Amino acid sequence: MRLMQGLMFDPLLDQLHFGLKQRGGVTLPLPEAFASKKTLRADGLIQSWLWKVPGFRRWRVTRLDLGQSLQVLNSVAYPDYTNDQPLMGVDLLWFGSRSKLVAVMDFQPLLQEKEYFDRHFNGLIELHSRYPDLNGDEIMRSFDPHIYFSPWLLFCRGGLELAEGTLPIAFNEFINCYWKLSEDVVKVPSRIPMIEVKQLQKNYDTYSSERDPAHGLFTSYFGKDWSNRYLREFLFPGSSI
Ligand code: BLA
Repeated sequence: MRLMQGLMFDPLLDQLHFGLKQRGGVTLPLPEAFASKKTLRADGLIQSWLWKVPGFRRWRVTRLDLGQSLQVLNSVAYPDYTNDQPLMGVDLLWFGSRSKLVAVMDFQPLLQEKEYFDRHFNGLIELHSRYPDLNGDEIMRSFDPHIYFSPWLLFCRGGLELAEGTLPIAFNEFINCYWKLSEDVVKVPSRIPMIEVKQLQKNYDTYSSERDPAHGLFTSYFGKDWSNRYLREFLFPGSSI
């Protein structure tokens, strides 16, 4: 049982990494303390990868294994500044001892405007309509659903059935839908000037670093110094430029 739950999101992680490699992605070296870090107590582990892939200035991936307590797969894709498409954000959490899933997947919009949604969200709108189990009718406690989240985010709290049944299928489609958008978007010129895209991506990092519900958890498992550095330098480097 311990082993099975330990591997909850690993097939999805493999799939994500496979897709990145397929599209010419390479991993960049990370400081050792970020690449892999054990918890202060017990045998937990956090691992991180930083990808450089054509079309994106940064694509980060984190796997957190705290055994029965918590399993996490977290990833954010930051497109090149010449491309105003949404960021890709994924946060999947499995609390094994309580059999509780929290899954969030979204194309995180730079702007909350109809014209922007019309250009970038047709794929996600269609996908969202086919996954009522993940339809996003959930209350957000730390974030504001109108800032850097779209009206079509996939968001659910659920149990094992959802985690092992619907989620892997939806995740696969979600990632493919984002790759499709990324391919299509380069065929038409970006409407938001590069300098504004840069500022909006930076604001995303600042906003997210201030709200991230993981901060307390990181501090208790990895200590205050490591956690502050990890947030500032790896998760949200734009927050401190
Ligand atoms: C929620 N994310 C959470 C929670 C934790 C984490 C502990 C609270 C769980 C709960 O509500 O029951 C944990 N987040 C992590 C960890 C990492 C992390 C361990 O980033 C490690 C890197 N969060 C994101 C991204 C999105 C996101 C990219 O990092 C966007 C898709 C969303 N996480 C998100 C949302 C919630 C959440 C919407 C619910 C928060 C709320 O209720 O406001």
